[in-house]
Amino acid sequence: MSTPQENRWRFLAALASTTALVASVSAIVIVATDDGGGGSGTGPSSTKDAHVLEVSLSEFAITGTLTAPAGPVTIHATNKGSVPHNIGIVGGASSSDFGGGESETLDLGDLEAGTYELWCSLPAHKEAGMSTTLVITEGGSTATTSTDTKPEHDYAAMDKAMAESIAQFPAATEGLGNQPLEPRVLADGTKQFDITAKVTKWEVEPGKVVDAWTYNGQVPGPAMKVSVGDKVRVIVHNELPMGTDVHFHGVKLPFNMDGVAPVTQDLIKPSEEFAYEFVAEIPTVAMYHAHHHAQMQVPNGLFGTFTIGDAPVPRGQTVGGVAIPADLKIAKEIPMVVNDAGVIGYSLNGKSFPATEPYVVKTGDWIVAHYYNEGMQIHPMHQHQFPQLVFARDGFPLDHPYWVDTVTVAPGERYSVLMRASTPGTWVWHCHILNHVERETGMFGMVTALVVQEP
Ligand SMILES: [Cu+2]
Repeated sequence: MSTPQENRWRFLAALASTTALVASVSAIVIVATDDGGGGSGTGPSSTKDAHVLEVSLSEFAITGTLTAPAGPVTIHATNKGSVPHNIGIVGGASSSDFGGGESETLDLGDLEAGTYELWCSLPAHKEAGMSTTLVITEGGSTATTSTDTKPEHDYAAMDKAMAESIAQFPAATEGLGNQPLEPRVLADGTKQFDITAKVTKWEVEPGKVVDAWTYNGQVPGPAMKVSVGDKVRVIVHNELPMGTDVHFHGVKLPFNMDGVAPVTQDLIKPSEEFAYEFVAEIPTVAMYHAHHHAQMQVPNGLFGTFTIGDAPVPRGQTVGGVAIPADLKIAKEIPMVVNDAGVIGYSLNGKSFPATEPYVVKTGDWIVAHYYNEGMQIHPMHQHQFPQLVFARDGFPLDHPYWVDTVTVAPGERYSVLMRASTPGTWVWHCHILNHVERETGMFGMVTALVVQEP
């Protein structure tokens, strides 16, 4: 018998072919290495009389002895993961960031009996699971020793969690970002867009509803597209609890329209508005985002795509022996905005797997995808089956397009790629930094699928 979740997968796979199911399920399993190799730590603190707690950090969990008697407490933390982490008490002392295989000792001072929340304060790590409770018992009681340390991994549970998380795809959630915003065309031909910045509820993955910072209630914000030569006015209404501004990243702009408060304009205060006006001179694949306190406003959701003109697809060229048809028609153009921080966390177009959108095309279709990185980290975007022809970077057409199977997109960058969906199947498409896509509780984050139907 199959579960409803399995049926969902089957539905997806059926869009491609029945035989593709087996391929898709086996293809979607990405092997993650979790153990960074132990490593040589710096050893426990020599703080006299302090109770030392041995704690392990990994993607994304904090494990170890989490009970101590009241009095001086020291944490000796070892990073058994593969990316930097830190350890600290929420609202209190914190270690510095340290890498996989390294250790840090954190003196928490004298702690009174009670419970304390331990976390890793790096963006999105707490939300991903790096939060736990430290219990301090009444002074004088016998210390709980590390013999009650729970096992770091329950492998059978991990196997089950992975299968269950994958079976959820594609999961329905409230809200869809990147929706095309039609401009109001004024008497003089100006294309006017109205966007409102506001804190609204946003469902990142099933059941995970966050207070996102949104444009028009969407993450990413509404997609704006204009033609070369258009006069553009974007009126930004600020309903946020603080000031904001909007920078059109990758668009040629007059100085006073660059969206950098207080350098090029005054801050748009709450309940105020500002009109950005410019002529769309150069074709580009651009984005728009807050510039004021961008470290918080952008990852929390204040970003969207802004396009001038059509994608400069290298029609009629032969690249690496592959002829791109002169009359090539684009069956689907996919914006893929990646983010990794704030309340949204690891996501594609504001959604985390299994809520990411599968893209359904027909065998033989040519597809264009534009990657936009609005996060804080690089993301190597890997499509499992179809080579990606990089034909534009940051909206600039390349004289020499090139084929890859993984496109590494750094913060602020855009890459435009062309793919031909030549083989039916449900082909996984994901960031290849493995802890951006899988964790102890299964698949999550920056994963989706390209579903290629039978001809
Ligand atoms: Cu990534």
